[in-house]
Amino acid sequence: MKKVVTIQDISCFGKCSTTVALPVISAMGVECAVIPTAVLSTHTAGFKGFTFRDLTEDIPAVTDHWKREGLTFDGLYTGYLGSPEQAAMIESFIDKIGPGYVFVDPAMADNGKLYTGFGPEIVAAMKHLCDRADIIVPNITEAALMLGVDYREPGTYDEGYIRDLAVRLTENGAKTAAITGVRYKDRPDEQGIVAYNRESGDFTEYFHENLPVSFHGTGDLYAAVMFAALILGKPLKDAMRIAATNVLNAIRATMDDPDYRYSVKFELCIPALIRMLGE
Ligand code: PXL
Repeated sequence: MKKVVTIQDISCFGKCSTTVALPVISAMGVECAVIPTAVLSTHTAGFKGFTFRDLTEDIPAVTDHWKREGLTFDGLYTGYLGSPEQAAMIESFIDKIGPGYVFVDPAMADNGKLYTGFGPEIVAAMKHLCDRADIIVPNITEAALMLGVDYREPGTYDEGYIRDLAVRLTENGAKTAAITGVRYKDRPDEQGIVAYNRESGDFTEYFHENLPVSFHGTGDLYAAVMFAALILGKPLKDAMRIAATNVLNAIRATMDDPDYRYSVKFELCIPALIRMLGE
C-alpha cells in the first residue's frame, strides 16, 4: 500500500484542507499521515471570529521525530500553511525525510485576493516551496501573485496567457505546473486545468462543463484526489479527469440544497470516485 503525508491546516468545521484530504485519500486506498499547520475553528472564508492556533513550532519537532523513527513516504501533499516560516520548514522536511513525489498546492489566494490573514510574505515563501515540487497546482490568482503579473478574471483571457503562466512557473525548479480554474474567453461555458511539464515540454489539458455555482473547499477536494490518483500511478491526464469529475459530482450533489453553505457533499461521491479509479 502506498503511504503519503499531507501538511495543511485542520479547519475543525467547514470541510476543507485536512478534513477533506484525509478521508478522500484514505478511501482511495492510500495511507495518509498528517502534519497540521494550524488548527482553526472554521476556515477563513465565510465565517467570522474563527480561532487560530499556529502550529509552526511543531513542524520541525515532528520532522525530527519521524527522521529518528526512520519513517518513509511515497508522496507529500502540502496545502494551506499557518505562517510563511512553515514553507522553509517543509523544505527542510523534504531534505530530511525525502518524501517521494512532492505535490504543492500553494493554497493562499483566490478571486484575485490573498486569503484573510495572509500578507505578501506568504507569496515569496510559497514560491520558494513550489520550486521544490514535482507538481504544483495553483489557481490563476496564486499563479499571478507568484509571478508578479496581473490577475485576469475568468473568461477574459486566451490560451496564451495561461500557457505563459504555466511555463514561467516551472522556470525555477517545479517539474510540472498545473493551473486550475481556467476559463478561456472564447469558451466561457467550459472550465479546466492546464498543465505544463518542463522536461517533456508537453501541455496536458482537461476541460469540462462550467457549473454556474461556486463552493468553498472544492480546490482542496480537487487537489487531494489528483494527488492520490498520481500516487496510485494514474497518468497525469487521467488524474486530472478523475479529480475534475469528482468535484463536478460533488457540486451536483450539493447545488440543489439552498441551505448548504459548508463546502460540498463529497462524502456522497466517494463510491463513484472509487469506481472511476477501477475503470
Ligand atoms: O480551501 C483553502 C483553505 C484552507 N484552509 C483554510 C482556509 C482556506 C481558504 O479560505 O481558510 C483555513
